[in-house]
Amino acid sequence: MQTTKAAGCLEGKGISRHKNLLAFYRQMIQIRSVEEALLDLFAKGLVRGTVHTSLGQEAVAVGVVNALDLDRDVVCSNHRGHGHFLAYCGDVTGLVLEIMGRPEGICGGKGGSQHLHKKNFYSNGILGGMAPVSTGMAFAEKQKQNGAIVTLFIGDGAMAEGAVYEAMNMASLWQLPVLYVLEMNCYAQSTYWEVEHAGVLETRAATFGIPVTEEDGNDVEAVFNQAVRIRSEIGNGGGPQMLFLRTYRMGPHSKGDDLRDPAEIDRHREHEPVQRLRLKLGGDVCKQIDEEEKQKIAHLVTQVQKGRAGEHLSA
Ligand SMILES: Cc1ncc(C[n+]2csc(CCOP(=O)(O)OP(=O)(O)O)c2C)c(N)n1
Ligand SMILES: [Mg+2]
Repeated sequence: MQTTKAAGCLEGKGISRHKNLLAFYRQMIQIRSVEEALLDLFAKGLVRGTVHTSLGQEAVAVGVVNALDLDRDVVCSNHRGHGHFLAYCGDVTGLVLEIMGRPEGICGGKGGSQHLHKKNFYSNGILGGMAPVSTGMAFAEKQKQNGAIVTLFIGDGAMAEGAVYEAMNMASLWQLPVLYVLEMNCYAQSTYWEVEHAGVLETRAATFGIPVTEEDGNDVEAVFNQAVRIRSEIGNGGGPQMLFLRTYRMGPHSKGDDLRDPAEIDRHREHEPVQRLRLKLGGDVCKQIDEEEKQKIAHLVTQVQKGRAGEHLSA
């Protein structure tokens, strides 16, 4: 059995915990700034199709993806995948141009928001559809015996899809290297999870013999630490596991469709992950990062609107 190094550790590589958390904060702000800009572009009629943002769920993407070994691990994402993608590779320009349907986008502008691919990152908008795909990919990685794992991001709503259970059954039976990351934001579009699911979601994977770890999905440090441990265990041949992360979607389901009580959304505002990390790090240093990242995306959007993006941009 191959030994797998845990790619990340907050105290690792001689970098301080504070510096690592600052890097996480920058990634979270990058995701947030890009997605806010995308909503704005959509409102201006410059983005076609649809856009599902992960506002409020940035700690899941950043905490999990930083724990992976990005030289070999595979990431399977869903309809709400911009954050996962940016945490994976940080290619803001490629993403924005892709969503705007430009040929310079990462998939030539043909995939759009829900069909992103770069290196070992794949997303698809069919709910639960990536679960069987991730099983096949994990089977392939296991055959290669190189210690790589496959991470599948899945929402609570997708847990109603039968294919997800067939995939989990096989992954457990064959002890495949899959990390299931369940983003429990309690809603599928406008449907509260209790209206959709019988029983509880926390124990679903465990019935297939898949260990489940529950964590606060809005605490990026906690998510990262759990993901580092689990990634190492799976990479060392331990079979599939699930990381069950409680979070909350601060934005609409996609563009502007939101039937939730505004008071409920407000109640979640103080627990949202960016604000939480700001309190840990201190406002001044965060403010500087906020401004830098917002300026970068504003510059990119200006270039895009002039039709010049993709020629020489980096953001
Ligand atoms: C098979 C399938 N059915 C319906 C949809 C339409 N749809 C897109 S997102 C969504 C809700 C998804 O909820 P969840 O899995 O909890 O993810 P979240 O949107 O909360 O991130 C639905 C029903 C779809 N994309 N695919
Ligand atoms: Mg959901």
